[in-house]
Amino acid sequence: MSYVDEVIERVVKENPSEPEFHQAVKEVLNSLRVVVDANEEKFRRDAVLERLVNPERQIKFRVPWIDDQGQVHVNTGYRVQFNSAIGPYKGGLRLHPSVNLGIIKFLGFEQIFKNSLTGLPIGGGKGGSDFDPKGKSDREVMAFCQSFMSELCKYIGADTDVPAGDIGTGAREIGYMFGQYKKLRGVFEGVLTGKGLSYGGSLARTQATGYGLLYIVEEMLKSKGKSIEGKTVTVSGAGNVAIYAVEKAQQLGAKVVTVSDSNGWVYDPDGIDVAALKEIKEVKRQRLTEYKNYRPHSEYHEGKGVWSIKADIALPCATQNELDIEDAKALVANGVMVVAEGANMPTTQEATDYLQANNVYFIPGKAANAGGVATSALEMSQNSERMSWSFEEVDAKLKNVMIGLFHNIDAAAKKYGFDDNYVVGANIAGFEKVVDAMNAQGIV
Ligand code: NDP
Ligand code: 2IT
Repeated sequence: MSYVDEVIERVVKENPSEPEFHQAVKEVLNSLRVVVDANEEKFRRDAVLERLVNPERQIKFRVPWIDDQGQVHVNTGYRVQFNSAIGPYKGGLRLHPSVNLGIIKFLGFEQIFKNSLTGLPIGGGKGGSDFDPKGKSDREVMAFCQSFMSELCKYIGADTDVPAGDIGTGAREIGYMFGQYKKLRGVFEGVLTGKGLSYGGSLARTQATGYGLLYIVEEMLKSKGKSIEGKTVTVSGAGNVAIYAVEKAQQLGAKVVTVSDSNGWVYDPDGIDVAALKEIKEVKRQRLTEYKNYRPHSEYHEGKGVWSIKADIALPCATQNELDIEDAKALVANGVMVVAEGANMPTTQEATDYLQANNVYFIPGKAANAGGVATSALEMSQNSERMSWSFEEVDAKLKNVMIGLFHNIDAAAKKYGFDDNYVVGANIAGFEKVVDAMNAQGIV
């Protein structure tokens, strides 16, 4: 059996009940075959793949908190410190009832390669909890965040591990966590990113993931002699990534006609009103059913359906495995040209294979949504030098990172004879840097 197959088999056996982690490992290792097979003897002796798929450390803890009625609740907190070969662990904190160890491990594993691709000195990590911030009062969210940080603060630090936002964790949650860290550790340092602008946050971090997604799509299309202008775009999700993907797509001259949340989706044939979307989601924390009050000609549908709308460019920006084979078939039948992942692993393996087989340009999340964590690394730099850069300065650096990242994955794909296969390109380019750093640092 090949080394890749052997390691995949062991991962599945040793990590039962973690299907998302298996999926992420299989996707990466399968596309590394061309590199691993060529170095099989050396990689086996050095146990390169075993060291890559086993987190350096995983922390699981109890998070008790009291609701507004005086009832005590207990959630589970996680932080997986996956790989520190190229820098301090870096990655978001997900707060969603679906969170379990396997989901945090899939996200942490992806983060290793994503962070490597940014070209910035950040290792891979991820954390979170099965706490659901939806429908909770600000005081309840604060109680949870303080309890969560009371334990997490023992394991993180500006030069050790720097968490940030993800699903369910935005500026409010980061603020409460930062306050608790400072109180318990007694240091004001860049231990979290995505902070508010009044206490060390970076301008453009809020926009970064969505903007970065459009910058890489723009650069990819440019390399093909095409552009975003005049294209129809479908977006899923209505959170941080989706909102700023819609905004930047519109700035670049595209028409975005959909957004969604976990209850339903909006079709606005005249183009999504991004100011209304921000008010509903960022200010009022409401559901998308409200959108019709701002745009009477739009349609609201319960359930799934975004991918049934005809579009040139599809941007899944909600959650893992939200775009399946049936969706991929519908997109292809409607002539989609580009699918770029704003979310982490939103496309199932079967759907990815189908899109690629039908000549759709497919940019995987670890490349397409890397602008968020790249800008987090820029926030770390600003905190270290106790300076803050202008919006334009950060945005220009973000754009540079995304342009460089595209050419890096494009070149890696071509080098190994997989032209236009950005999955292979991203995995190989991300892997080579991490393995080089791991080798240089010995068996640790
Ligand atoms: P938010 O919490 O701001 O928004 C998430 C959006 O996705 C909401 O509209 C939410 O709907 C929807 N969603 C979440 N879970 C589900 C589900 N199980 N089924 C259907 N819809 C769902 O999160 P972000 O925008 O920050 O994150 C979105 C994706 O982007 C995630 O995959 C995240 O890991 C990834 N990402 C985020 C980055 C960041 O900087 N924030 C950086 C890189 C990637 P509802 O409100 O109904 O739950
Ligand atoms: O998935 C991701 O890259 C994020 N949620 C952002 C992580 C970060 O540290 O900014």
